[in-house]
Amino acid sequence: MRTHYVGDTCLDDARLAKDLATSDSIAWSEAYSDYVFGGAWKSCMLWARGGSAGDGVVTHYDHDRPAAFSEFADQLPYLRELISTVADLDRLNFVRLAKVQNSVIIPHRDLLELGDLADETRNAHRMHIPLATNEDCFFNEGDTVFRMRKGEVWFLDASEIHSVAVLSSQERVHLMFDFVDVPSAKPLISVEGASPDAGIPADRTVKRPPLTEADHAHLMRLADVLTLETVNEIFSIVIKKHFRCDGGEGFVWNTMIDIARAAEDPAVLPHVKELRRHYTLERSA
Ligand code: YCP
Ligand code: CO
Repeated sequence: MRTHYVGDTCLDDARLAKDLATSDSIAWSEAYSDYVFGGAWKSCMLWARGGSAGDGVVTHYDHDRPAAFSEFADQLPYLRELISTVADLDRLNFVRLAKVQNSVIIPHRDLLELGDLADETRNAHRMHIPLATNEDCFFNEGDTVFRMRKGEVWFLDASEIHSVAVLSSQERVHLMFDFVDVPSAKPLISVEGASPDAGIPADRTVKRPPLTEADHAHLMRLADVLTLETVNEIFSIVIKKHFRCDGGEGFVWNTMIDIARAAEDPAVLPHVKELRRHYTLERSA
C-alpha cells in the first residue's frame, strides 16, 4: 500500500493536553537518535509486544507474546482510549509517542529490521496521527514534501525512502502505529469518512522551487569543510535544502556522495557510502 491520507480523528484538545503534560515526566527513550541531526528522536512505548514499555528498540521486545498496553499507557488515559477506539488491536504490534524538535531525519527506510520474524508478528504497516505539529514540520517521501495535520491519520509506506524536517523549536509529537500484515475484514485504523487510498492530497504537499545550478555549486563548496567530524552538520544543511528546493528524488544522498567525493580526506567518501547502505539498503539490525 502506498503512502496516503486516511481520514480524521476528532481529538479532545483538553484531554490530549493533559496526557501530553503527564508524558513530560515519563522516561522517554532516545533509541533511533542516530537517524536524527540536530536533536534526539524521543519515543515512549504505549503498546508493545509483550506489554512492557521496554527501551524503545523494536527488536528488543518479546515477539512471541501478544501485544498489550505498557505501564506508560496506564498514565495516559486519553491516549489509551484513543488507541483502543481507532486501532484494530488484534493486528497492532506497537504504538509509540514520538517527539522531535529542531531536527532533521536522514532519508531512510524502516520496517526492515524484523525480517527474520514470522509474518504474523512482523511490523509491516505503519500509520501516524500527529498530536502536536505546526507549519514548519515536514515529511518527505520520494520527491514529495508534505505536511500531516494534527488529528489526521496517515498510512506511510515506511519501506520507501523517507525523511523528516522539524524546523521549529516547538515539539512535534506523533502517535506512531505498527501493524502486522494479516488479512482482516476490519481496517487497521477506523475513522469517520475514511478513504481507502487518496494518496497525498494536493493541499498537503509543499511546492518547492527547483534547485538551481547556483544552489548546487554553493552546496559543493561544503566539500572544503567536510571531514569525518563535520559530516553530521553537512548532512543537516543538505537535508534542510531538500525541504526548501526540489533537487529530485535522490537529492540528499546523491549530493552527500558528490560533496564527499570532493572532500580532501579520502576517508569521508567510504563513510558516506556506508551510511547510505546502512540507512537505505541492507539494514539488518
Ligand atoms: C521516522 N523512523 O521515520 C522514524 C524515526 C527512526 C525510524 C526514527 O519517523
Ligand atoms: Co522512518
